[in-house]
Amino acid sequence: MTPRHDREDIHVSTTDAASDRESLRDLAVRVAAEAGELAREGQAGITVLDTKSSPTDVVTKMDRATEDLIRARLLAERPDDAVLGEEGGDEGGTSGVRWVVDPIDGTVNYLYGHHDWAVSIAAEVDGVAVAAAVNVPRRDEMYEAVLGAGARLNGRTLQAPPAVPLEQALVATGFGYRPERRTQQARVLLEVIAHIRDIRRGGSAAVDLTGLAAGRFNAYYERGLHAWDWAAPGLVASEAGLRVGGLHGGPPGEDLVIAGRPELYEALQDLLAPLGADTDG
Ligand code: LIP
Repeated sequence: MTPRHDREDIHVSTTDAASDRESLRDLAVRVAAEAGELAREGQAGITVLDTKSSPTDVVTKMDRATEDLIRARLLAERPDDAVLGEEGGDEGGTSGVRWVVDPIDGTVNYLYGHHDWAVSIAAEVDGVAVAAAVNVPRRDEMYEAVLGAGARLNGRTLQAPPAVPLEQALVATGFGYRPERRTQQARVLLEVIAHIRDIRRGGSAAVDLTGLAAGRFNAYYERGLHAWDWAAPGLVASEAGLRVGGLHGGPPGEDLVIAGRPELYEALQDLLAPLGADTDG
């Protein structure tokens, strides 16, 4: 039988089009590529425009300009979709598709001229991330994923390496911007570090989670992330064979995100739970 997508006689309804994961992924990749280029060109000489949750939680004019470009491109092609973005908030839609966007994840890295920041774009259908693109422009890395169809890095299939024992694990993490929260995060880390190979704090959750999928770490955890931080890189990581969730089998959430090969995820979760890693102490 002729594949469905090759048959011109079949009318593709709006609902079918809305749930076409690969076309959502293709759009995410195209827009993340253009947005990444804009942000890369704007990095030199960038300064702080505004602050958010604390005086160290900064916004630059490129965070806003990059998100504006992403919203404009997505809505030009799919005007009925909703968009949730780190800088511009929630914009409703009627198609059942919502884009979850972080224009520059790792803004402090961006501000200081570091390489590790990313443009993240995920498409959710009825609340489930089904397609994603994460562009790390200064590493020339484009990650992409489709739910149930795997993840790729620069066009090559991505499979996370097997688990290692917890005591051999290189673990990535991050800290929130508010002093009370990061004090508790440091307390948790003080315990964690005695049970693992070492810790890495890269400064971008998106680069951490995609780097985990690429084998640069063995596991990751962080408290206080938002949906835009984990939506796209979380799908890349899970499609690369990693478990991405919260404590006690829950989904990833603002309380805690943990990621790793399932055996290592379990071991890290067992270490983190009694330490109150999902609390502010
Ligand atoms: C940042 C993360 C980082 C985390 C920070 C912050 P931003 O995102 O990616 O890893 O530790 O708390 O959420 O603010 O640069 O988009």
